[in-house]
Amino acid sequence: MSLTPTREDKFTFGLWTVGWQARDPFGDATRAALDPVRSVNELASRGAYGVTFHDDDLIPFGSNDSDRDAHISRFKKALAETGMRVPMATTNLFSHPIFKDGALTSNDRDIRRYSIKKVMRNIDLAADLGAEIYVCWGGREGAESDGAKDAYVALERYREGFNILSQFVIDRGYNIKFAIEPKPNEPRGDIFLPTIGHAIAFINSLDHPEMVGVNPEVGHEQMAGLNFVHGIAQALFHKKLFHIDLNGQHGPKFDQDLVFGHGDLKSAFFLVDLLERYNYQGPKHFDYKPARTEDDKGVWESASANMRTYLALKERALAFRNDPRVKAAMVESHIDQLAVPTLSQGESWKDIEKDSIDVESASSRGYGYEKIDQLALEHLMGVQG
Ligand SMILES: [Mn+2]
Repeated sequence: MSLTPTREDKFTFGLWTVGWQARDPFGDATRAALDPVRSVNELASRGAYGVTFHDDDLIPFGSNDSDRDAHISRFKKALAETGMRVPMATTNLFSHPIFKDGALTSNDRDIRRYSIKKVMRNIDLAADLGAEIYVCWGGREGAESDGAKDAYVALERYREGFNILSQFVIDRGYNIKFAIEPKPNEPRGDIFLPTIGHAIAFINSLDHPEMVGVNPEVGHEQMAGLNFVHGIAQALFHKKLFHIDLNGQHGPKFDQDLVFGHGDLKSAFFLVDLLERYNYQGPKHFDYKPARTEDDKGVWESASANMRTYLALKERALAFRNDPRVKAAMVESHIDQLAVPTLSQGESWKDIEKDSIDVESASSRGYGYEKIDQLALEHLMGVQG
């Protein structure tokens, strides 16, 4: 299998990923600003399918209308020339100081209304560019002190915000769905809707739950010590995996945004295995940051690395699933038995009451999972023999 990406692989990148100038809380930028038009061209030449953007990535905050139009028309021209798509867009509701206490959940009502207006304006642009997913990452929706924000009421305002925006999309007739991106903390001390599970539960409280799903990010769940593969399985189970952010993270620490696979590689292997087996059809979106140590050349190498890693893991996961030794070990372990419903047709709890089990023999049986885990590792490492 080739590790050269093609459009069919549907790999996408945020303009803010390759465009990150590597400013961090302790240090200045180490790279020059990147023209979005160049990012479109460079990513297209490396086999990407499309790009995504925050409003402010494309149109600097506070631009006047004629500057705004000029930025948009250059961008559209680059898209037309390369055939690159924009399947997703999002709003920057976190950089400008006005959002320091949040946007949709700011204690300041005027700021909440300003935030919704900023989102609506960029949804108009997103629809014009053909985007079908609108991501909402509430980086500033949270608090450092539980005395500063009533978390119950904040959820009411958060819900109100999504209800207003859903009605806006319906009234405009756009083919757009929202995807909430959970994150436990950073930049706020604690962020509302911190995990996939919190977000899915919240979605059920909305006026139009069918219009809202999740955009889980590898590192965000792993920052909370959670199993990303399980989180994605649950999002798929609820039919809520509208989009996905792939990157790398080494456990609970600051948000590293490493290249996909450059964190917990084994989890990345089983993630790709899951996405491919369940036929995830959405874009595979990389939301990472090229390391601060890299120059321009390193930026583009890291972009390609994300796509190569995904394709390599896809090939490795397929080899694992097709290995006769793995198939036999899985049957021996009774892994396939989980797919058998616990009740037979026509049965009820009354039939379970009549069951008798040989507790001793059932509890003495070994499951043989270590063998399967090792086979997975050997496939991941490319070890034969
Ligand atoms: Mn991240």
